[in-house]
Amino acid sequence: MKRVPSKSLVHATAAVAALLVLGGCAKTESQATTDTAAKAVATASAPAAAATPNMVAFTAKEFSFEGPDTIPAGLTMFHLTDAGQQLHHVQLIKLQDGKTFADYQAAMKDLKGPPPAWAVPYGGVNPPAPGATTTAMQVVEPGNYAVVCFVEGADHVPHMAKGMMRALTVTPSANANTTEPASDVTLTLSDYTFTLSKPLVAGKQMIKVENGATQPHEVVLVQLAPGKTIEDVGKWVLDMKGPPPGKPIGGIPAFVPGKHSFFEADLAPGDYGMICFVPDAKDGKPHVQHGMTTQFKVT
Ligand SMILES: [Cu+2]
Repeated sequence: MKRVPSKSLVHATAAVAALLVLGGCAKTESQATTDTAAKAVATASAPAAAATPNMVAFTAKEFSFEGPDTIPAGLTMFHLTDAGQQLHHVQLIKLQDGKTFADYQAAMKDLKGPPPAWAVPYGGVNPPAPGATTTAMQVVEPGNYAVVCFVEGADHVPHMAKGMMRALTVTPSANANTTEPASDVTLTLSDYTFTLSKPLVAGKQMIKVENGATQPHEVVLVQLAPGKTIEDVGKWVLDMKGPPPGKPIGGIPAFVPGKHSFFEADLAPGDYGMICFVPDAKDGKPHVQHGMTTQFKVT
């Protein structure tokens, strides 16, 4: 596949390069400098997070991703910028059993039924509204991955089927940072509910997302339009007619039980919801049709 560099890629790459340079300097200098740099990052961007992640940026549009082909293992903050008109996410798929991206492409091409067991949903970062950016953080292990967009437009064709997938190799890193960020709230995904350890509040908070079920789940955090409900969002995606009843502000795409991930929510007062569109392991219906939504008010 030919990659056409875009203006946004240049910007994103420059930003990441600047962050990598800062990280590199901190590592080669004294412990004192490292501590100061870590504190500066923690203070500037994420009060709850003392760990310094690798910064990785993807830009999505119809129907491709711009982003790195290779990243080091360890704690990683994935940034997703939507430079298109439709919604997109970065769904990481870990390719087990020595499988390659070519194997995954071949397996998904004429897929009938569930994807192969060696293609493991592994988190990533869920959609921002077009023009915006969302982030999420997780520890990634070395291996072969696919970066995929399963989001559908009004035609109900997953963007993946329009070419929106690419290979990502995570390389072993001798000094990989596996220290996870401190979290303010834990969100547990189960069949078919969202459970928060305490209510979300106005302002910034780091959310640790765990999967307590026996199948993959996701969380899409939605800021609801005035007077709209999360059920309205579930109905709207069926035909996408009229103005959307809310806008996505991130979350974590499908991941398997036993894994966990983090994202920061910065909430203004208003009405919010969470929703899961992952196809059910038993009947293939999106989990929203099994009632996997929740709605709450931030004051
Ligand atoms: Cu689910």
